[in-house]
Amino acid sequence: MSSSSNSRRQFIKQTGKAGIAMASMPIIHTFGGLQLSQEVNYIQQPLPYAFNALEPFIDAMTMDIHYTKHAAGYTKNLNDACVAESVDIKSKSITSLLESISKYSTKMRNNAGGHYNHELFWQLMKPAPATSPTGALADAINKSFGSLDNFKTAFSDAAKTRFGSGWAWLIVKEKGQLAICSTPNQDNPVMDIAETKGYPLLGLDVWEHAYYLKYQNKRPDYINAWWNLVNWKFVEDRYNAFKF
Ligand code: MN3
Repeated sequence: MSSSSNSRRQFIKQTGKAGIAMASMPIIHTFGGLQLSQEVNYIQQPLPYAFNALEPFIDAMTMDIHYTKHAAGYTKNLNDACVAESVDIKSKSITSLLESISKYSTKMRNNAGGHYNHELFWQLMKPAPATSPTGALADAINKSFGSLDNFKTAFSDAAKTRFGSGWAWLIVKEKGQLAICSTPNQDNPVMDIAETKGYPLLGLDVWEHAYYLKYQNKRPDYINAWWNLVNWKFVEDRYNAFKF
C-alpha cells in the first residue's frame, strides 16, 4: 500500500540508520505516575488500513490528504521543533513533552499535539468494529453517563459545539473517573495547559480537513457517521492499561 511505503521513506528520511535502532527499543511512557507502554513516539506510524477502508463514512481522498499531508506535516514540524529547542527524543517520551508543553514554543505545542492526536486517531478507528464496548470500560461508561447512548450524545455535543477547529475527548482522570471535554486547535488533555486534564481514551478530530470534502459544512453528519468506525477494543485496551 502506498501509505506504508510513504511512511517508510519518511521514517528513513527523518531518522536515518540510528533511528531504526532507536525505534526498536521500548519507550516507557508515563501518565500521572502510571507507566503505559502503548504510547506513540515521534515517528508517523503506517496507517493500519487502506485509505478507502473507512468508506462510506470517511472517503479515501480525505484519508489520503489527512494522513499524507496534514498529519505528516505535524510530525515533520514536531521533529524540526525538537531540534531547534534541544528536545532529546531518544530519552523524552511524547507524553512527558506534552505534560510540560507550556515550557516550549507555540510551534512545539501545535505540532506535538497534532502528532500525538493523529497517531491516536488512526488507531481508534477501524472498518466494521464491534458496536459497543465490553468489560470494565462498558461498566465505567454506564456508571459515569447512565448508558452508552447517553455517553455518545454528550460526546457528540462536545464535538458539535467546539467552536472552530479542535477535538472532542473521552478521558480518564488520575483517580479513574471518566470525563468528556474538548480542546481547541491541536491541544489535548495531556497538556499542562489544558482546562481539563486526563489520559485520552477516545478523540474525535473536528477540523474541517477531517470531513469537508464529503460533508462540507455538515459537521453533525460526520460525527454521527464516525460512530460506525470507533474501535472499541482499542479504547478498552487503553482503559485497561490503568490499574485501579
Ligand atoms: Mn486532523
